[in-house]
Amino acid sequence: MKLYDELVWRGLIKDCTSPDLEEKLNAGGMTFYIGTDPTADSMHIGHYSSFLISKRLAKAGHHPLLLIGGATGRIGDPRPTTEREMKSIEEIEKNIAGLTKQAKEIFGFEVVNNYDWSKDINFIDFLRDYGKFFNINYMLDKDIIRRRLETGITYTEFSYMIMQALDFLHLYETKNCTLQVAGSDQWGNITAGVDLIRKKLGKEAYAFTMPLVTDKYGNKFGKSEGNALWLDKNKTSSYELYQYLINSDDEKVIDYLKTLTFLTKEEIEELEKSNLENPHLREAHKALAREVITDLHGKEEYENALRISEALFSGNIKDLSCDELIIGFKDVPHFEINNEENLVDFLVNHSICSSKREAREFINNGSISINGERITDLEYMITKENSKEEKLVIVRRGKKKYFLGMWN
Ligand code: 485
Repeated sequence: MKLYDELVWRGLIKDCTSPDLEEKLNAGGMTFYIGTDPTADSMHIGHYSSFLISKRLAKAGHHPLLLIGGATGRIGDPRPTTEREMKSIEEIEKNIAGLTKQAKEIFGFEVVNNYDWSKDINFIDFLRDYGKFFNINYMLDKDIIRRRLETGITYTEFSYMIMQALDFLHLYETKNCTLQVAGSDQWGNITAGVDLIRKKLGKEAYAFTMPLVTDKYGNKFGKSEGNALWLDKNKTSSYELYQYLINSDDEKVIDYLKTLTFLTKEEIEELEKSNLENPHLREAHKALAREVITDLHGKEEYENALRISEALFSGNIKDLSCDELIIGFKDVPHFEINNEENLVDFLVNHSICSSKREAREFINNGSISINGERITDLEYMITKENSKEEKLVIVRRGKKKYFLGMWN
């Protein structure tokens, strides 16, 4: 399949600046860029779904540049509703360092920072050399600005699109970068660049946007309970990512396979069939989790995430290490253990049972497990020695209720 047709099949093209792009994309050899601002020290899965396009284009013979917005991050891309809070320079610098390292690690492509070429433009030159190319009516007509006129927008955020347009111009002039790719919310900013290049240089540059990836309710993909899923595995473990992906909406999982993995059309169609005929096998969901985590963090991380998930699902947690248990039980109630005591007191003191009578009842009918072992002995002592690696006590009450105690 030709690149353009593949991108259309994967649902990765929303808007295009020119019908010529089909031929250009199929021919290969374009230098293109995609950018992100340093609003955090790690990208999240939403960025990953956008940035993956760089790998697809690179595979098809185009040359990618990844831009970190050291300059634009100091200004803030206007959001649809309210002005952004400005971040301190220290925080922005910390975020740039984190993102640059991550972008190199995950994508391995050339990373550029727009602060490098924007920081020396002085205000008078800016107005003379660039301001003249931006008609205020044109700027006011941009969707994002129109939306903000009701709630108000400062001159600072209003100027953001000019900065992004200057980036495209700069990369066009210095690196022969002729294409910018972004999520659909960026249409106004990237067309500002295409128009600037046309007006200032009389040259044609190209841009296309991708639809934003959403869940079945139209919410942004990659937020679980309102929190972003980070690409930094120390911020979001592979196990958490696994849980998120494996629980994807059934009606969305095929779309996610198309946008988030490199599986072929044939492979995805096979999974689509399985999803329809044998939904209980969850083959499509499993493939999604496997592909994304392996691409992002490697095979070993994926296998660990799978092992933790399977152990927790079956309740067979004996073979997991302390670190794995801590990852897997991040969201269960946690408590500290300060002294050795018998199981009945332990269960009551840590609010796992409401009374000694209830604790005895649970123990007698085999409903209490400690570190994966059912305990029916009322005299059982919780000690450091019989805790997992002398550190952890995972209590299971009944079938599914878990608690995590950690020795102080
Ligand atoms: O020259 C550029 C300067 C800054 C930017 C891009 C080119 C960043 C851009 N304005 C932006 O805000 N991007 C978002 C971000 O940084 O989080 C997201 C977009 C999304 C997708 C993703 O970046 O909202 O659609 O493009 C990569």
